Amino acid sequence: MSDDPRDLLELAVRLAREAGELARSGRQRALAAVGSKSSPTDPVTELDRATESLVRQRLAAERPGDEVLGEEAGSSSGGSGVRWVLDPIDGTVNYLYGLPQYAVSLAVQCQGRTVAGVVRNPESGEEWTAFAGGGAWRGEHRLAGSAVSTLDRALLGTGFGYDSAVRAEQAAVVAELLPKVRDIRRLGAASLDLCFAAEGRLDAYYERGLQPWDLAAGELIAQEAGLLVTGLAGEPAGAAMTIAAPPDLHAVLHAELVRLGAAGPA
Ligand code: LIP
Repeated sequence: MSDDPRDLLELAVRLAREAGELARSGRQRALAAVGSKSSPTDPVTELDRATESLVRQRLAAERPGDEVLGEEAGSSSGGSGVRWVLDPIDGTVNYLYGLPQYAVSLAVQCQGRTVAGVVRNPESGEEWTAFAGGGAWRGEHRLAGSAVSTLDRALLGTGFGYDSAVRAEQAAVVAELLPKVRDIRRLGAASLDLCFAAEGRLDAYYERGLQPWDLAAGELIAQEAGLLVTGLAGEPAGAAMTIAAPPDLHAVLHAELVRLGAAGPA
């Protein structure tokens, strides 16, 4: 078993493709049995679980000592120092509604550092990849992020949680930002939002409430495209806040999000 980031990425891509095809082809089956998690509008389907289970089975066979952290089944034990971080269907609401904006997001961490990641949209076939030091790519296209450096020209991506009280706080932040930016896009899958920022389809992205599986692969892809990916006030990107933007735009967006208290009450 090779721990070379290139080899780990190759396996991650292979698994994301197989898992993505299972999710895409099984959508009608998913609609027949939709459950919920943190709130009635936070769905989980049989295909979320089946897609995660497929990846876990493949990894158990090919890399038996590795840990897996997945959105649906949590963390499994490991001992190799390698951890796979998986969102089997990121953008589950879009998936349920037939909106072609969802992804398999799979990252690989060695000793706690993300070294490889893939985000794949099974509907479009678009696939964003990165390994540490290797740059960020969509297929053969190298990613470099946006050249926009001021808020008034920025197309911002963001998202909202499932808890209504948090959504009210998030809405207040958006209400303050909207007059100051080019426009806002809420596309519904954090991993894709991070890849869009890496590619310059969004000038920047921010969101409060991301989970490790939403973030891990897209964070590396955005970083390898030259973006800063952080939290607020020196914190790393994570549940409190994630900001992904080119350095100059990151500075002004960060300052505004700090001013607005966008991470919510301490
Ligand atoms: C989704 C995130 C998205 C967020 C949604 C949801 P899920 O993840 O990718 O950024 O705004 O509320 O959390 O639940 O579809 O895996």
